[in-house]
Amino acid sequence: MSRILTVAAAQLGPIQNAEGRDVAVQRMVRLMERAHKRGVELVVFPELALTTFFPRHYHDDIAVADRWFEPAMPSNETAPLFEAARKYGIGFHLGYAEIAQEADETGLVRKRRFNTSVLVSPEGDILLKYRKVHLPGHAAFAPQRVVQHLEKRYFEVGNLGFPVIRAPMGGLEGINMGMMICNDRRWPEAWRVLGLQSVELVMLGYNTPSINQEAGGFEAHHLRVFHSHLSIQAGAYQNACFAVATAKAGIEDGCELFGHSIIVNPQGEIVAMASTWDDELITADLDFGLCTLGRTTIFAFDQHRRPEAYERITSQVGAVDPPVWSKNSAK
Ligand code: CDV
Repeated sequence: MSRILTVAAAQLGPIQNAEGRDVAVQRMVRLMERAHKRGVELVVFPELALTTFFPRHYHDDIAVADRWFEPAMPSNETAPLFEAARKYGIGFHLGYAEIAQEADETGLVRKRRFNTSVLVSPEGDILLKYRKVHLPGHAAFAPQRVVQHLEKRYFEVGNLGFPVIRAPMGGLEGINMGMMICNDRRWPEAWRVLGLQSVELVMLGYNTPSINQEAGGFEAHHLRVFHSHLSIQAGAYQNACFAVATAKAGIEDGCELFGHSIIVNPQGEIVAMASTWDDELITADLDFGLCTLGRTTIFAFDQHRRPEAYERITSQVGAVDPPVWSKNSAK
């Protein structure tokens, strides 16, 4: 019996620094309305969808940046999204900056900031929360950069792992759903941890600049998009799951974000792709029966994985140099 869910990647065009959450939320509600008209059951919004991608802006006093964070979800400002979910019977995925009053690893309760996403049911319940693990960029102001990327300043590393939940969505009794955020998509470990929980649908949002400043600005535009798609397509294929990857796009605070949101099937094929830098809805019907082929053949983990050979993956962070060959040491 086929298990089909109609999903949308709801790409957002730029949200300027001066624009309030009300502007972003109104645009998102309009996208949910359009999604409903197309029979969509689950909408995926981007990373940090409520504001500009603020890690490009430096503040000496980090508390000044609090205006970009949400101390509660839902809140008065985000409530219209939850109302739209209930009105249209649509689930949604939302990325936002979270402030939590929470104990840290020493037990101290303090203000903590995370780059977070939630999965919300059509009834308005939060089904799953994820906090970004792979934070790119830097923590201190970098004078050599034209644009800052201060995720390591504004966020702590996510402390929820890579969770997967089985929950009803659309007309289906249960789908195994997980999340990652932006830079996580480039790390095969993130995909595999989700894959090891039998994930069927990975949702992810991203804000990716068209220019790679780490590479001195040199990395061709088409390669930036290629590397993003390559990572998502490989992750979906190697873990026999679907992926909905949604961008924020266009010129935001003078910086270009490359867009190119995609929906990918378990064969690693792109089944829908955005073609603008604006608010844009791309949709697909996902048949979760398509996950079976990969997970019962090439990627039947229980039959073929060899964790005893993967020890370095969890015990080591940076790469080490290999031993140097010499005639005497060769065996
Ligand atoms: N928001 C991100 O995580 N962006 C990174 C950029 C900085 C490389 C990304 O991986 O797309």
